[in-house]
Amino acid sequence: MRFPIPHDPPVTFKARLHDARTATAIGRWLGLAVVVCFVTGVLSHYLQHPPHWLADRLPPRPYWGYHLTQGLHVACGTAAVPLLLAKLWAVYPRLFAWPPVRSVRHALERASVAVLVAAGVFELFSGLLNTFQWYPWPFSFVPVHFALSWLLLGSLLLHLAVKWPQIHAHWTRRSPGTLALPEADGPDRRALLTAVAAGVGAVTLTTVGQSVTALARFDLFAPRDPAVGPQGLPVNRTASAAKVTEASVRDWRLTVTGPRPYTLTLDELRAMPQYEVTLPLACVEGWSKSARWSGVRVRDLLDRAGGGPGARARVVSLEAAGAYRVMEMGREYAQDPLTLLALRLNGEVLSLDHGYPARIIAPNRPGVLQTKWVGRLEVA
Ligand SMILES: Nc1nc2c(c(=O)[nH]1)N[C@H]1C(S)=C(S)[C@@H](COP(=O)(O)O)O[C@H]1N2
Ligand SMILES: [Mo]
Repeated sequence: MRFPIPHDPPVTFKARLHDARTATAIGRWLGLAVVVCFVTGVLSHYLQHPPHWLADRLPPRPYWGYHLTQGLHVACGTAAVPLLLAKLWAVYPRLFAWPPVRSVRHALERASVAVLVAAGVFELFSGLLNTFQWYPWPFSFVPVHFALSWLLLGSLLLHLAVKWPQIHAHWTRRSPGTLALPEADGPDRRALLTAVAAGVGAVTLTTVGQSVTALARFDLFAPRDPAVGPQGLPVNRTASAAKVTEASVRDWRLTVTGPRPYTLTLDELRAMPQYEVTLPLACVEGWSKSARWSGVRVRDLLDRAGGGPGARARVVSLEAAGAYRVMEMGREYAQDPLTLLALRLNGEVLSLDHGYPARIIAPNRPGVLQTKWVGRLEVA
């Protein structure tokens, strides 16, 4: 059975391997990476910015959930870079097909491919630069990266529908209709795909150690080495960047507001029952590191202020300005026994860069919500 390719003359690709089989073989891996990025990205977005009805229902378990999903997000996005380059190489002669437009349907198809390529390139490179905390653009990263992910998914689905004949032919191992090339291309194709796989393996192996501790020693190119930093943990925003100084925390007191507000000194906090938890700090940029934290349970602090078993919290940092100064914590997190106002890290008093005198650590939450330099806790 032959699968006629809509609107294509018998052979569009003149050079070897710029053919539908190669494009499909690379495309399935690229498509898989994009779908994993999309699913984990949407998850990350709603963990950080939950709609009202979801805020109190987000699950704190598994405690390693965000470490896994965000590690996957960044690893698949990184792996997708060589895949996208290989895919564009395989299909680029088609981008210059002549005549450029043969029919209304062909024009629409080309327009959808233009959107797909533009959204794909933008998502991968903006994400990659974000892992390096480099923002050479005037817009804010999160909303634009999030919005374009929907555009990318939509244009990917449209593309899959349009290319269904080739994809189907590939999966059923039949020759893809009029684009069939001589079997002699087989070894070349295998060599190309092996090279692409080796490229993907290399970028993955040399970066994924930022999230997978067992592979840390191969971590050559990741922007962060999770083992490097004060107290064995990296610092994203330093105390000096946040304008928090030794002097500004000297007379520190924790203020807890609610039906029965109170304040506590650091010594009074240390006199309360202390708990130790081992939880990862999982940054949205893809690095994660587990650490031992100890301190006071947030739910004990909320209870004491008269917050009932359903209380949620708002946490305010001493930091004067900054996107992560105020953090909302839904009920499930606030009441979780693993959620601490941590005073110690890996057996030592928190360093100023890690949030001294007190910071939040909660299970299954993005690093951006693990607020440092906590000044006030509000029963919300
Ligand atoms: N007040 C405040 N807390 C903050 C931040 C911040 O900018 N301000 N950055 C967050 C981010 S993005 C991460 S990944 C973690 C990093 O914690 P660490 O510096 O202790 O490793 O802290 C979080 N807590
Ligand atoms: Mo982060």
